[in-house]
Amino acid sequence: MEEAVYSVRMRAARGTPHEKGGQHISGAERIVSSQQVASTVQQMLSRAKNHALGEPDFINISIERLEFSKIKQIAALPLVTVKASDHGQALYCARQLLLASGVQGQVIEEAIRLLARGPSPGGRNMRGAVIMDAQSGRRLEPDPWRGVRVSRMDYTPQAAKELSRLLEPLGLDHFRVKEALALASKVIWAGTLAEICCSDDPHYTIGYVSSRRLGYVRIPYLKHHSFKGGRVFFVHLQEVNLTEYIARLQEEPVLIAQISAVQGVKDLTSLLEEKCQWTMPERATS
Ligand code: PML
Ligand code: MG
Repeated sequence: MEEAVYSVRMRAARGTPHEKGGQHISGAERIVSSQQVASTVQQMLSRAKNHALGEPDFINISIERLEFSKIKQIAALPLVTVKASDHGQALYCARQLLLASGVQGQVIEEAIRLLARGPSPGGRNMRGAVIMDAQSGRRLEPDPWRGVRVSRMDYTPQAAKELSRLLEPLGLDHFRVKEALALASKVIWAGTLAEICCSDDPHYTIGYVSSRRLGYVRIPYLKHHSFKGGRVFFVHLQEVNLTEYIARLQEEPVLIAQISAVQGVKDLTSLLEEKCQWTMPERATS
């Protein structure tokens, strides 16, 4: 990759723009070379216009020049899929994985309620994520209508190729999996204890729990068809400076330069017994 790269970001909304409370339809994030900017914009445009949530009225695509040498390079979380055959089992797995990661039981229930109901005060999906204190369940994101949108992350070309090579035999070489893993890896690197995510796409039922301890654990059937979906980031309030943490999530550009283990389906018990081999990469202190 050459010296300057470009962050290309897309967000699409219906009714009114996001800033005026429009319904979030779609979003995407890439960091690409100068030659790839035009084709990336084209791909994002067609993605925004062909989303399962319907056609947007407002599409915002931003392009920002970044200095390659200043971008932090981090490792991806290790990826695995837990065995679950229905929504009930999926919820059980999510609860156990989050408990094992240090989130309190009642806080987990509150997070699941929000993903079911839609986390914004109006009961809709949000453009960004909920931030929740892992001990008390208190919501910490400054704007509960918008949430915190994780931005400026992608893979280096070599890491993207390596990830595809590992995902392909599992039938998982899909942009959704890759984008979710990039986001989840940045989220944990930024100081998050654990995350739960269900897609806001009504047709996509696989969700995940990720954490410092367990890596990225995909959970089939986590999203019930009635769920609105979204993301909840759990933090230990005493461990993070909230302002710096949110700035890292939203603004600090990150490239995933190293891929960790990629595994197929495992049952919950063996997954919880295994000690995660992944070590937290160094975190920004800014
Ligand atoms: C999304 O695309 O909205 C989130 C998808 C989360 C799960 C991706 C996966 O299959 O690993
Ligand atoms: Mg989505």
